[in-house]
Amino acid sequence: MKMKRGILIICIVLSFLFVGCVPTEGNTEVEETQVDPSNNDKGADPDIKDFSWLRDYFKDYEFAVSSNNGYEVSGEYDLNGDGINDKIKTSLSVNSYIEVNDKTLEFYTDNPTGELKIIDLDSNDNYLELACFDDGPSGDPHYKLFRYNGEELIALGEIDSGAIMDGRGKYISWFSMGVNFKPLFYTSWQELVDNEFVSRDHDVSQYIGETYELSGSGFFVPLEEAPKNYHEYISWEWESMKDFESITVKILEIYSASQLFIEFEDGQKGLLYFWIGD
Ligand SMILES: [Ca+2]
Ligand SMILES: [Ca+2]
Repeated sequence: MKMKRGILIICIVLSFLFVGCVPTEGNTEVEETQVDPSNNDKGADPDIKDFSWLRDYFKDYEFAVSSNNGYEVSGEYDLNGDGINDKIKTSLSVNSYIEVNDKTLEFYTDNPTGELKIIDLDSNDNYLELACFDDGPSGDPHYKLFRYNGEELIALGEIDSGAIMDGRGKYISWFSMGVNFKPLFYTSWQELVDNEFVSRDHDVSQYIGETYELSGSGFFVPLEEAPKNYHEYISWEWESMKDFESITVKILEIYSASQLFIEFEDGQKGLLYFWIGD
């Protein structure tokens, strides 16, 4: 709080100092944008309509794949946008590594399939990234991402295969989406900032009290009121499992994209939650 006030005072002092050189009309705007720079960096929450499946951003390019105690994948593509093709090679086995030109990066894989793709994570920059598929330890399919900027080969992290992307450096994990609801909603998104994915919380209050169409298999425990500690009520008993087919529900509370408090049309309320893997 003290810090904020300090920044505010500095801004006011600065705006007085600059009054002489800045046109009067622009002053108000300049002050406002200076007061809370963190908000400006973040921008508005993304609109889910701008997102589509990860694979929609794959380039139409096939690497040569050979398998023998793992996979050897190789090809050529311009990854850093300098107009010169880059030599790409990856070996997927117990000791996996990826190579672009003379740069090598070792990485860990559980269950690779030899699938390597070229993806454009952010159309605002000249880079294209490498996405290496790994089925994970127990059916947790994801892509490991690498960027080559001409000087370095950088591991950017992972994106789950069910994620959606906007092609401008943002993605929404499958686990952050209310996949059983229509319209689809989300609880958080990831943003690529300086070669790292940063998690951003999405304000879900806009979804509360709204009506949705619910489909699929979930668990339901009738409750009068939304519990504070919903974990205490979650059980994976078969009798709690329900199949929903285009049922109209009202969302009253969102704990996570797969754990909610809802109300059916007949007025029955309760905790609704989904099995999203181990
Ligand atoms: Ca290149
Ligand atoms: Ca790009």
